[in-house]
Amino acid sequence: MEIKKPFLQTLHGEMTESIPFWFMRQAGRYLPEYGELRSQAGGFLNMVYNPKNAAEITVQPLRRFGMSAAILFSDILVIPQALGQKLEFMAGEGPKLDALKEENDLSKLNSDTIDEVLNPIYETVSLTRQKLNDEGFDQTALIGFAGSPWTVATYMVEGGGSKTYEKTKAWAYGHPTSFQKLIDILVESTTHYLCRQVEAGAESLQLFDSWSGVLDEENFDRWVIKPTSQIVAGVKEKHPDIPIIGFPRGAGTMVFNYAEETNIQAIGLDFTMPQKWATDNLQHLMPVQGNLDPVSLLAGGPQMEEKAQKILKTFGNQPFVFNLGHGIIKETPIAHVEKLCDMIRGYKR
Ligand code: 1CP
Repeated sequence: MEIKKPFLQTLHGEMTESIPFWFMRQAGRYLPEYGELRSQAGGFLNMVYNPKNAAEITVQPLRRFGMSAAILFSDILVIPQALGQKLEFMAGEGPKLDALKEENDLSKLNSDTIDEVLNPIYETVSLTRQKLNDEGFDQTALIGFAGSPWTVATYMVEGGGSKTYEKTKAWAYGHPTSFQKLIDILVESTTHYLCRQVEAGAESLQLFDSWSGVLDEENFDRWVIKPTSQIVAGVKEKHPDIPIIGFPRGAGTMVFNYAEETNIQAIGLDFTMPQKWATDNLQHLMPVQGNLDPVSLLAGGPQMEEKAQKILKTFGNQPFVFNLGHGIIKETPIAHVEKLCDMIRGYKR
């Protein structure tokens, strides 16, 4: 008999007894056991490409908090690296890449051999599935993920994080035909990468579009909605039943078009999304996921409890996955996470 997993049931539109939950960036720096492994491994990428370590980190938060889903420990920037772009993570700093400046630089990218780099990640997925079973997490689903082409492209063109995205936007607005070539490469490689994660045992996928909110409507349509639809269609062609969650962060009311047009199964909401607007406009289309401000979790106490209760009440009448509206912050006290998990688990619909 197949064991039912509340997170997957919810993504398929069923109402489960309690509300499933997980937190973006739940595997990571706020956990002391993560810090220990990181210093032994000698850096972030050494953990990502070591299936044993990566599977261990994926499972770490579940042992403490028992979330309804585990998310593969990896990063959205493994795709540029697999395509041949130089990538480094310096301790305490963000990622650094050898920036692409113009169309000619695209010839440095090669999508034929990405699996040579990505194979250890597929191995992490299968190893994690094994580990979840071995440790008795039989109701916990495993989420695979990738960055969406627009967000990944910003890192490839800016050479790292950015506040303004001027280089990427200038390329996309000024030379859309050549920028399209970069997006096409990312659509193709990301579709392949996600399919391979499913084949290795991922039970759901999330597309992170962290910087989708910096584009105007026309460009949101072209660089966010269209490539996302292509990836969803490509993955569904091979794996029609895999639920895909889209997370177009900062997109405001353009989230509606995204939800309607991309054929995703569920929509992630950031913490700026007005809750009533989201229940009225989105939740009848598909399950939603979100949207507690990670700073509220960091600060803890009564304000967090009130905010979390309001989210549970507002979204809990229809299929809903509790999550944060962005990644958990490094300094977040473990006790605050424990409190939040207890509240979600104890909530009666
Ligand atoms: O130990 C360290 O110093 C590394 C910190 C770290 C971690 C734990 C990075 C560097 N990435 C990760 C893991 C990670 N990244 C996961 C693992 C699973 C989990 O959620 O627990 C996921 C899903 C990501 C996704 C990711 N990476 C995004 C999308 C989500 C988001 O936060 O908006 C983005 C934008 C990245 C790029 C990235 N990787 C790491 C950093 C510090 C950044 C952001 C840089 C920036 O702010 O521009």
